[in-house]
Amino acid sequence: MKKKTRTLAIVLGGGQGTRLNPLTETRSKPAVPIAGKYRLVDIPISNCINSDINRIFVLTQFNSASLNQHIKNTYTFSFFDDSFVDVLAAEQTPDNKNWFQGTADAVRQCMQHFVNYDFEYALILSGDQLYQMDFNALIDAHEAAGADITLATLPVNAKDAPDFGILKANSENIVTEFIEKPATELLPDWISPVSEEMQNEGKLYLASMGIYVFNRDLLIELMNVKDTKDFGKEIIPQSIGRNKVISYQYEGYWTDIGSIDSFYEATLELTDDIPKFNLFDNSNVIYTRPRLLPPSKISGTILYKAVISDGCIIQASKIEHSVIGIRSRIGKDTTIVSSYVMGNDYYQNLEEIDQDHNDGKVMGIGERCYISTCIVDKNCHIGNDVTIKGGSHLPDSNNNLYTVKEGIVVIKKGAIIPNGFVI
Ligand code: ADQ
Ligand code: ADP
Repeated sequence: MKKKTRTLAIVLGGGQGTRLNPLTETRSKPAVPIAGKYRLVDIPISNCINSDINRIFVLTQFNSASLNQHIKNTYTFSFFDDSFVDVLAAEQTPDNKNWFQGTADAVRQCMQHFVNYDFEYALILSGDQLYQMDFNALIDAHEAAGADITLATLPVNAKDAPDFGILKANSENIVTEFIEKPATELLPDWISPVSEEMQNEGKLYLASMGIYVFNRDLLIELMNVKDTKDFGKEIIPQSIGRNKVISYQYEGYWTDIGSIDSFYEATLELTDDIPKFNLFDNSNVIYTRPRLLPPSKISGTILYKAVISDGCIIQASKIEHSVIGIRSRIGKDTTIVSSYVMGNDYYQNLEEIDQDHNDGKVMGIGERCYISTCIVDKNCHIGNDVTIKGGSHLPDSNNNLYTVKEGIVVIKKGAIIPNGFVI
C-alpha cells in the first residue's frame, strides 16, 4: 500500500477534561488555546501532516463551535485530495445512551466511521501532549518488526512513573509485561535496562506515551469485545503475550499537558532561549488557523523572555517570562510576570472601548496592574490597578471569576475583574 494511504490517524481529543478545568468549562479539550495562537489539537494534527498522514479523526467528548470552526478554517485540503480532518463527537444513538466511557470505548463507538476507509494501520494519539515526532519512523518500525501493536515509549524517572503505563521489553523490543500507573512501592520491580545517559538522569522506567499503532484487523477484532473501556487499563495489558506488542523508544522532547500545572509549565518553557519544543523548525511546522492579523504594536514595554503573538496592542511597562496570545490589549504601567495571557477572539471598536473605559471593564488588561503566575483565559476584562499574585501561598479554590490550582491562578474566560481587585 502507498505510504500515504497506509495509516489512519485517530486523535483522542479528551474525556471530561476535568484536569484542565476551568479552561475546559466552556470548550472541548482539543480547542484549548496553547502557545499564544494555536489550539491543543494542532499539535497531534501537525505531527500527522508533517509525517504525510493526512486522514485524521479527532474524537471529542463534547462538540464545541470553536473546535469545529477551527478545524474547518484550518485544515482545508484540495478538492482533488482525499485528505481530511474530521471531528467525531460522542453521540447518543438509539442503541447507545452513553458518552465515551474511556479511550477504547471512544474508538469503539466511532469504528463504524473508520472501517469505511482503506488503511493498514490505525495510529492512535493523545490530544494533550506537546512533542514533535516523525510517525513514519514509528510505523516503519512497526512494519519491520511484523508487530500487531506498537507502543511509543520513553524512559521516565520514579517521580513520574506512577502517572504512566510502565512496561518491560526484551532485547528485540517485544513488550513482555505492562502495568498501568503502578503504585510507587511497586516500582523496584519495573526497572528497565536503559542507556547510560538515561541512567544518569534517573530515568529507569520505560513509559508508554499513549501513542499506539494497531494493525487494522486486530483493532476491529479488539473493538468487537464490548466490555473493554480503556487502552491503558485493558486493551494493552491484555494483548501482551497474546499479540506481538513492540516498544518503539522515542528520544526527543515529549510532555503531557493534560493538567493546569503541566500546561502552564510547558507554555512558559516556550520563552526559554532554546525551548525544547521548537516552534521555529522548518521541517516540523505547527499548523494553525491563518487569521491575517496585523503585526503587534508595542510601546514603552521592557520585554524579557516574552513570546508575543500577532495582533496585540501593548503599552505595559514590563512583560517577563510570559506568553501573550493573539489580539491582547495590555494597558500602561502594567507588569506581567510568569503568566500566559491567551488574548481575545475579536477587537472592540473605539466606541465600545470608551464606554467600557468609563465602567472600568475594557476587554484585555488595564493600567497599573501586576499579574504573576497566572493564566488569563480569552476575552477577559481586567480593570485598572488589579493585582494577581499567584504562588504556593494560595490555597486551591474556585469561584465564578477564577480558579487556583497548585498556586496557579486561572482567570476564567470572559471574566470581568473590577478595578483594584486583589488576588
Ligand atoms: P492517561 O493520559 O492518564 O494515560 P487517559 O486519561 O485515558 O490516559 O487519556 C489518554 C488520551 O485520551 C488523552 O488525550 C485524553 O484526553 C483522551 N481521552 C480520555 N478519555 C477519553 C474519552 N472518553 N473520549 C475521548 N478521548 C479521551 C494514557 C495511557 C498510559 C500512558 C499515558 C501517556 O493509559 O498508559 O502512559 O497515556 O500520557
Ligand atoms: P474558545 O474555544 O476560545 O472559547 P469560542 O467558542 O468563543 O472560542 O469561539 C471563538 C471564535 O468566535 C473566534 O474565532 C472569534 O472569531 C469568534 N467570536 C467570538 N466572540 C465574538 C464576538 N463577540 N465578535 C466576533 N467574533 C467573535
